[in-house]
Amino acid sequence: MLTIAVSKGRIYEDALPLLAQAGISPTDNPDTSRKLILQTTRPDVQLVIIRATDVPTFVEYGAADLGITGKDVIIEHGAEGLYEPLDLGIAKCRMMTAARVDAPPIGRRVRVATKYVTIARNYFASLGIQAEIIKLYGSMELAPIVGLADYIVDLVDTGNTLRANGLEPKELIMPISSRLIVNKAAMKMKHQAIQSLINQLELTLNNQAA
Ligand code: PRT
Ligand code: MG
Repeated sequence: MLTIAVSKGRIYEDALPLLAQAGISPTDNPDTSRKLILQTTRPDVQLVIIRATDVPTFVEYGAADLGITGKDVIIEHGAEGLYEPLDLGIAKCRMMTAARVDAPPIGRRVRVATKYVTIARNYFASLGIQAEIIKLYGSMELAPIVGLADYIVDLVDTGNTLRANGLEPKELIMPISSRLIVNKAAMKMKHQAIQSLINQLELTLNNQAA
């Protein structure tokens, strides 16, 4: 049995067609069913539906053999115990700095509010800027408006969320997409099943690109 951890929402929606190409279609809809474990059209494959940020944890501890999750989530969690064999090219967005439209350029010190503490710390360190990082769990856009921070680090897609709050994207930190991750021990113990799934997904991605 192979267990794949996926989060509800945009990653799930984008992953479905890819998984379908590998013969894996859930027999329940997670939006209407309350089940957290979904059986699929492949009797040897099940999906566990969890929070995006929990996907690397399930895979690291082997509670799931594989997972699909954002590069942002992988970096913040740390990649220990995980292989990352494929960039699935789904749920794409950009990790960016953002600030009020009238914000002065960053000097040698800056106060940054973000959910992405590791990414923010590494980014500002790489620029030699001293950043005081304030960890938030959501609604980062509020921070510059109420004076909690000068800048935020957040995911940006259309930029509408920023604009609606009087902010604008400033610098690109890195492009983000979702990755296939694999538990290192499972990769050895279930090598054939996992490798053939990786190959099928890779073939699908290559055919899309061609
Ligand atoms: O929502 P929940 O609290 O359950 O968990 P989650 O927010 O971690 O999950 P989810 O499904 O919202 O996002 C999962 C993953 O999708 C992220 O880890 C990213 O890898 C990827 N992704 C792709 C995004 C976006 N695009 C995105 N636009 N994740 C979040 N956003 C948010 C962003 O944080 C901001 O609030 O959308 C807003 C910006 O969108 P625009 O279009 O207004 O710029
Ligand atoms: Mg969300």
